[in-house]
Amino acid sequence: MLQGNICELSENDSLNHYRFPSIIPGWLDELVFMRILVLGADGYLGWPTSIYLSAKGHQVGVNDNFARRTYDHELGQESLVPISTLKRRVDTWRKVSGEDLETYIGDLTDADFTHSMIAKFNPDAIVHFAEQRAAPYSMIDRAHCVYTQVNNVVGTLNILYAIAEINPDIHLVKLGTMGEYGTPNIDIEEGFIEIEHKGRKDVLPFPKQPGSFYHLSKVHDSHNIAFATKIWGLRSTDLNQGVVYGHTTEQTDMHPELATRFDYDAVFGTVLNRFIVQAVIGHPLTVYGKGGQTRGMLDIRDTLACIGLALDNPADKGEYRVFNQFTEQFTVKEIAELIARTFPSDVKIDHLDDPRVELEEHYYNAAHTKLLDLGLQPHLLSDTLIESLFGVVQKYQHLVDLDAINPSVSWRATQSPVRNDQKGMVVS
Ligand code: NAD
Ligand code: USQ
Repeated sequence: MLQGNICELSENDSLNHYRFPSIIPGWLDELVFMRILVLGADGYLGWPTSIYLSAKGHQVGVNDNFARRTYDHELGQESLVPISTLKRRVDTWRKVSGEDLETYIGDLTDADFTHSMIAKFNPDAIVHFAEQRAAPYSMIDRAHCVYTQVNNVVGTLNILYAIAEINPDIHLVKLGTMGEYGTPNIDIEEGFIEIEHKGRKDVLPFPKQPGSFYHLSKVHDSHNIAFATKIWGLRSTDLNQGVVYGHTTEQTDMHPELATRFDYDAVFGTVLNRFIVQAVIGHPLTVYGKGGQTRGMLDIRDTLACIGLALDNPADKGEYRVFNQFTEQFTVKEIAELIARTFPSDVKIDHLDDPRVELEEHYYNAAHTKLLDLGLQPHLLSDTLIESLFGVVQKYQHLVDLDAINPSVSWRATQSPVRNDQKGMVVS
C-alpha cells in the first residue's frame, strides 16, 4: 500500500493534497492523497466506502452514532449478514491493511461534537452518509417523521456551519437521492434545468417532487447545502443516488469481520436485495402494485467508485454541483422477473396493494452522464452478480425473519405498526 510518509505537500494546492515527489514519473505524479472524514461509517455504504478510501491511500476518519443499530433494536430485526462492532471492524482493517481509521463516536445533531470532530480531524473532504435513510421508517408516524427530518436536516446544517467556520475549502460530498426528483413526465436532468418562461431564460434547480418524508429531508438538505455554498463560498457535491444493490466489495471480501450489513426487511431492505432474499427462502416476490415504478439503480461497488471520483475531482470554490449517481434504470417488475428467471427453482411473483402513494406506471428518463464523464466504469446488473448474491443469502437463510418481510407501513395512514406481528407495539 502507498504510504503517506513518502508524499510531500504541494505548494500551490489549496486542498492540502499530498503529491508524490516529481522524481517519480508518470501516473504516480497524479496521485492525490487526502484526509477524508466519512460520516455514517458504520452503515451499509459508509463502512465499505471508508475502507475503500483507506485502501486507496487516503487518511480516513470515521464517525457514527450507531443510530442504525438502534433502529434494528426498535424494529426487532437485524442485518441478514452478521456484522461486527465498529471497533472490531476498525481493528480488523488495521490488521488486514496496516491502516488506521481515526474513530469519532457521536451524533451530528450535536453541534459542539460535530464542530470539534471536524476541527480535530482537519479533513480535506467530508463524505456524508449519516442520515436516517429509509422511506418507510419516516412514514411510520409523526414521531418517526420528525426524527428523520431533524436528524437529517440538523445534522447537515451542523456540518455546513462547522465547515464554514473551520475551513471553507473542505469539499463536502453529500449523499442525496434520485427520489428528490420524483417521477415527472419529462426527462430528469442532473440537478438543474434551463427554463424559458415568458420570453426569459434561466438555469434553475430541477423541480423536486419527493415521495416520502425521508426523501423530503434530502430535498431540504439540498437547498441548505446550495445556499450555504453560495453565501460562504464552500465546495459541495450532492450525489443524487439511486437504489443500491449488492453486498461485497474488494475490501469487505478481505475478512469476514469486514462485512457490511444486508437488509431485507420491509422498512430498511431495498427492493433488489429484498427480492433476492425472498427468492432464496421461497417467499413470493413482493411487487407493490403494478410494478411499473421505475428507479435508477447501481451496484454497491459503483457507489464506492462514484464517491472516489467525486473526491478526486472536487467542486470549485463556491460551486454546488449535482451528480445523478446510478448506472441503469429498471421497473420493479423487471427486477422481479430478472430474479425469477435467474433463480434455479420456481419463483412466484405477487402484486401486493401498494403501501406507498406513488405512480405505479410512469415515464422515466433521467440523465446520468457526469460521473461517466469523470471515468466511471459501471458494473451493470448481470446474472453473475445476482447468482453471487443468491450465494451470500443462502449462507444465512436460516436467520431470515419471515415476519419482517411483508410491508406494514402505509403512506395513507398517519400511524402504522412497524411490523405485521407487532400490531400493538409502541415504538416511540
Ligand atoms: P445506513 O442507515 O446503513 O447508514 C447510515 C449511517 O449513518 C448509520 O450507520 C447510522 O447509524 C449513521 N447515522 C445516522 N444518523 C446519524 C447521526 N445523526 N450522527 C451520526 N451518525 C448517524 O444507510 P446507507 O444505506 O449506508 O445509506 C447511506 C446514505 O446514502 C444515506 O444518506 C442514504 O440516504 C443515501 N442513499 C442510500 C441508498 C441505498 O440504497 N442504501 C440509495 C441512495 C442514497
Ligand atoms: N418496492 C416494491 N416491493 C418491495 C420493496 C419496494 O415494489 O418489496 C418498490 C417501492 O414501492 C418503490 C421501489 O420499489 O417504488 C423502490 O423502493 P426501495 O425500498 O428499494 O427504495 P426507496 O424507498 O426509494 O429507498 C431506497 C433507499 C433510500 C434511497 C433511495 C434511492 O432506502 O435511502 O434514497 O432508495 S431512490 O429510490 O432513487 O430515491
